[in-house]
Amino acid sequence: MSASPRLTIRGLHVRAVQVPMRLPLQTSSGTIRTAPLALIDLHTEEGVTGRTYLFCYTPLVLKPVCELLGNLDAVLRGLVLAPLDINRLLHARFRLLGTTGVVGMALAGIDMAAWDALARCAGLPLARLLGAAPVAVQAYNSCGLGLIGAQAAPAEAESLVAAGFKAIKVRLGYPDLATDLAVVRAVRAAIGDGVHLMSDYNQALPVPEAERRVRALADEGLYWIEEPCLAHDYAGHARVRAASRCPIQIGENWWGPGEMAASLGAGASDFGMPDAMKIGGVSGWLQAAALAESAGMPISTHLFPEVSVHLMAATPTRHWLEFVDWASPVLARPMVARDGMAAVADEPGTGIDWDEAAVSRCLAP
Ligand code: SMN
Ligand code: MG
Repeated sequence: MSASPRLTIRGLHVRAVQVPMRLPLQTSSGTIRTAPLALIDLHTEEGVTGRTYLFCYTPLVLKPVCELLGNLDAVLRGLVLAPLDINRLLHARFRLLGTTGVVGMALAGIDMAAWDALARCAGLPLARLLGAAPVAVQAYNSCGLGLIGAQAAPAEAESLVAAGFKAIKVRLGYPDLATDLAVVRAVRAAIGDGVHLMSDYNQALPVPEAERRVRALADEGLYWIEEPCLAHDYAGHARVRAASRCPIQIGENWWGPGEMAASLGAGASDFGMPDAMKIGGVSGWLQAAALAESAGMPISTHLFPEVSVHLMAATPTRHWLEFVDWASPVLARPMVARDGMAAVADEPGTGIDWDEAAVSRCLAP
């Protein structure tokens, strides 16, 4: 049997796109109508290309993220494609500045594209390259259902379960508790008892108000209450958790496994949901999965369902995949979930290839 060739990085090709979202998302910190994505192609001398995208949250950082990736092209050129080593090298390179924010995003993008290239070269789905069987993962539909009020929420909730999902997520953090309760009850009435209902505050509440609201929500049958308080207030979340009969979920704002470890140490949450980008790409996720296993913590994903489904296959305490379709319009084979389950496709890499015609239409000005 011949060994797969050693890959050498030739360079990065990065494009900025603004992808319209089918359902805009009103959160307690603003409305997202288009997905600002940085599309990354990592080329190798051997002709294998690794791909991924970064979700930039706001168009304000889309170009800076792309520009930083462009600057890193010269650092990467000629390196042997060994993602763990490249990740360590790049983190060392930014030790003085730090590796959160725009820097962390760029490094995670390089890491995810590098792992994709490696898996393609090996002819294996990423999950298999990581040593896992390509399982199906239970997924909740996280599209839409932003802060749209108790009038509009039921119809949108029904449309989300119509696609076969057995779980959806409602955003909370209205100006008063009464509206939070009214929305939860209206959504529950629309979807019935057979569908799980997650909830997300997007960091909206001061700790004492969060304690009050989680007590009031205790009997509403929510599956979890996500980020009631400022993401990095682990001690505050631990206090809210102590007041809550519903599990507390945080993790989408853990920048790297170190922050996750601090959160676990503080007992901030019952569940964890690292974001493939903020946790540090595939390399960061593997460390996070190990931390979660030793802590016995159920792990869900945040955004990036295409790569996350592979990561979940390799996560011993896997819980729920967050399904969003935000990148779908620019993907050659958009991800689908059937009957609420997302599966690893039987193809090399993560399965991310661009629909070039769609990319051309969405290029950011
Ligand atoms: C969320 C995060 C980022 C952008 C939009 C919405 C939300 C989630 O917190 O968990 O999906
Ligand atoms: Mg969230």
